[in-house]
Amino acid sequence: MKNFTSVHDVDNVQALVQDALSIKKDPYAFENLGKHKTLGLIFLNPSLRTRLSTQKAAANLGMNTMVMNLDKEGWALETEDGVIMNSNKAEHIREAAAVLGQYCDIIGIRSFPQLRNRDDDYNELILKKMINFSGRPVVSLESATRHPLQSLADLVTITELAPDFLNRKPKVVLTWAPHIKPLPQAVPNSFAEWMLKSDVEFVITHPEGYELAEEFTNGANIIYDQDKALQDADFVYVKNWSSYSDYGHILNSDKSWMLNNKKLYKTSNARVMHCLPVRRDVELASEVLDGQNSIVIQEAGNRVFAAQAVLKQLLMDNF
Ligand code: AN0
Ligand code: CP
Repeated sequence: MKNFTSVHDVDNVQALVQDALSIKKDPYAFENLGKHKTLGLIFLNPSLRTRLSTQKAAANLGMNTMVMNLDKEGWALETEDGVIMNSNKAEHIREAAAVLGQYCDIIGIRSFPQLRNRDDDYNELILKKMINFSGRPVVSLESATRHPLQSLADLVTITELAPDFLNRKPKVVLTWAPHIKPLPQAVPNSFAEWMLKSDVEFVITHPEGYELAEEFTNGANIIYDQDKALQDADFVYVKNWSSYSDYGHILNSDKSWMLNNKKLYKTSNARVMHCLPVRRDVELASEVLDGQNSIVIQEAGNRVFAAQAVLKQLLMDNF
């Protein structure tokens, strides 16, 4: 594996999941693999989980980590090519990425979409330029269209829990939830892409107008009636996203889409997932978050082992 930007970079998804689960049992088994190697974590947007879990994963592998909130601490970044740089943007991504490549052996970057121009966001220019100009393996820490470290942790969580209470393929339902701000499609796009590569029955439910791009959902069963979709679910993945067709807009803030205990009773005693951060009683009822079916903290905990499996693979394949 050269970069980790989507499920398509992974040769064997099941093997990567199993590796994350074995790392969870023995986190220091490869504590010297990353000795004298430096991981740079570059954030253009806020983060709690991705930043700390990836830093911890690197430490468990003996790597040195440098973290920079480039949006706040760095020079304002020009990402467009061919512009005369006479605006307030002081540094071009061409030089910034190349310089990071001098200091880091592996680079992680978080680059959210702007949610203004769909083509710009879906072309993933920042991620692609970081790969091209740094010359180093690059890990997506959530890009404009995907959040693969989150999706891997989600699949690890489903894989570790499903055998406890199931002797069949788990039914996994991704449900849209209300939110007060327009959010990226990256988490649901990515979750769909990983579920469709896994041995699960996968259903997506959302109000009309919230269809995700087909490249991510091809093969998924899309059901507009949330109650119907939730029937017999074993895992419910709650997430808000803004519209893809009416790009970046909120079309509907129908509170009835919020998962509460009444809706949870329609499922097969489903475990409830969310990538976090979550807005209590907007996206997800606190009675569910605080209840026995919520696995959001275990899910966040697994971010360490997902990141560690990815960094381990990149270290083994590239150095
Ligand atoms: C981000 C999103 O929805 O993509 C990050 C989630 C990991 N969430 C918010 O902006 C609230
Ligand atoms: N789930 C997730 O990626 O959280 P952060 O935005 O806090 O990293």
